[in-house]
Amino acid sequence: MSDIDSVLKEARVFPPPPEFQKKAHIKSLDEYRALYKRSVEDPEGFWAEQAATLEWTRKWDRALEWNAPFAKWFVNGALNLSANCLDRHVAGPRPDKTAIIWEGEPGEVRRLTYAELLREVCRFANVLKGLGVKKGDRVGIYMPMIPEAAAAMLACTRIGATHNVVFGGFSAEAVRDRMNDSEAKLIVTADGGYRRGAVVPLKANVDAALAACPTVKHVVVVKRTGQDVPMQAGRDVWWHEQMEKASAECAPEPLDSEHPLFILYTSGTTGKPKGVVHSTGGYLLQVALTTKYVFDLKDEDVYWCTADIGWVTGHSYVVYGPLCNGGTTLMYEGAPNHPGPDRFWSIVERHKATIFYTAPTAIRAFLRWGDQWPKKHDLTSLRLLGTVGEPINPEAWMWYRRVIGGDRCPIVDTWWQTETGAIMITPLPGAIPTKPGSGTLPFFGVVPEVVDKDGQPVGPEAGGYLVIQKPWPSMLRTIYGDPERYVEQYWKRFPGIYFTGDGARKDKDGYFWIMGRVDDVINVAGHRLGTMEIESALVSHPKVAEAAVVGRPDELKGSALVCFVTPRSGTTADEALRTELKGHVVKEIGALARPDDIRFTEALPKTRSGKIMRRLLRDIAAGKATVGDTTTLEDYSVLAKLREEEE
Ligand code: 7RM
Repeated sequence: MSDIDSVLKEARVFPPPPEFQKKAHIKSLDEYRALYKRSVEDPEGFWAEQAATLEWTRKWDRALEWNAPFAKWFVNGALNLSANCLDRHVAGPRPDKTAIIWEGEPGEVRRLTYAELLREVCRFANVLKGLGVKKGDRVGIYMPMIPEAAAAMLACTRIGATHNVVFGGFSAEAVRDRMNDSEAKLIVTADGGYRRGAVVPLKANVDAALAACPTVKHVVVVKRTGQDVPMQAGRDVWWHEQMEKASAECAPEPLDSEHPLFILYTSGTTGKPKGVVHSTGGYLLQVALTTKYVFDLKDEDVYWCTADIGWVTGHSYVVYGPLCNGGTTLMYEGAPNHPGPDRFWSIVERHKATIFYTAPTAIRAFLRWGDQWPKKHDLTSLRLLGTVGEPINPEAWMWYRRVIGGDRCPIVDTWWQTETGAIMITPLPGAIPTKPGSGTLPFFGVVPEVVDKDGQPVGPEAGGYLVIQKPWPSMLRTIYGDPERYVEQYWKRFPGIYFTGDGARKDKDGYFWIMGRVDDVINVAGHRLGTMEIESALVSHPKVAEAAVVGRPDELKGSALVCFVTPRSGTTADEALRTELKGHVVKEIGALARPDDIRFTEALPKTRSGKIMRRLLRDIAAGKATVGDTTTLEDYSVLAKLREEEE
């Protein structure tokens, strides 16, 4: 019961294209290795040097103070995040450069220059102050993907309010719980937002939530859709009316490097959501540095990360990373298939996006919808692709490379977590050869390892637990209001080192292959199998679009393998396909992984950010009622359908 057996075989290697390499920030594997070596021989020295890329109002005394598991980075340093993201670009060479290109779902386009965004942020910072928000207060943000959302986040950072963004797709109950747990004083929302042609009733949800949120005193409402919303006198105010009256000048508040920048709730696999707390200096430094090197960001790039600001990816790689680097970040409000399945590709073509960063779940959906949609558009502006959120199946990776990247763009498969704040394991596109399905090598200053249950390194090619052995600047600082849970969750299993909760394998080249959450590992006749590897084998079959594999308790084998499979459109899901798929998995992996049961389904249950919820499928496979937290489930009808099919 010690390790995890890794069975995935993948031998393809893609070196960085020479033309890309020549112009890249990091140009070769040797250059990466030299810098990496330096960064881990003396991480504090390395990060101290890099910290000079930020603008500090007070120089720090020490790079790191480490009382495991509590870290302070850039001790006694002071800075302001919004000043780093805005003022220095406006005062420098980029006042008129486009900071944000925004496209609404109905089709409007807005562009904000750095100077315009700074004015907007200052105004809103003054609005917040006028409504009684002070340094250290928590502010909720429950908004659609509109520029005002980014401005609201930046305005909080300007005055030292800690923001708590709640994904606009969450319910009133989720808003209520998150506002109460963080004791928010004010919430920023909109009348509504557009999603797949419909209007999401954000303000109505806030009204329902606030029936039981005693700490929230004010609601600021952006007029987005223009639908009728009741405004409660004394509590609710309109964004545009407040902004008109507010001054466009607001000096950035110097904040301690450890000042809490934001709280973001993650549901985890069980029970109550955890409020992950991030601080200012270390977070911004690692986010800025990874954005520059992982995305090879240059001044002329049009950078598009499709994540919603409700997720950590939206915080780090839609807003803070690109803006801190003076980049142009693209924001899109709506669904990828509205009005048609080619919406993303029309956006790439219209705005000539050069960098595109999305999730495997989206890539598998594009693959399922068919090549004709991307083929309708000129995607030659793209020079780099990225993925994040789940392990990507090698076949989906190959499709992404060929159909979206025109066999020309490197792919960066970036592994990180809400808790890590910034990218941790990733290719650098001009330096590190990629292998489909691998996050490749650690970023500078990051020291990951794959260990057995006693915390000992397992050695090459063996599966085990992914841990991070040294503190890093953008690490979470605590769980809001629950430091014991912080210690318990991340630092107890392997004392003094960070446990990610993921399984992984390191290959002979030192490349990391993430096998997904260890809770998802299945014990079949003494073999501990990562579900992702069996799923990859299934998805490599031409008739399969997506698959999720779970274990069902089995007296003989420990667990039986139950595979939920979504066939590609136009495929007949029948007994013959079942037999074919079982044979295919045996051929790809071996007889130990022969599926016991294959169930066809139109869709898999997923979290709102697109991760497959195997926990729910386990219950269905075992015939149990669903337990635990389902507030992150994307589509309840999927669960209902899966249960019906069983009966
Ligand atoms: C950024 C984000 C974190 C979990 C993580 C993994 C999985 C994320 C990858 C990945 C394989 C990747 N934050 N994960 N990226 N697995 N390859 N490139 O997703 O907190 O929402 O999730 O997501 O299991 O622990 S998160």
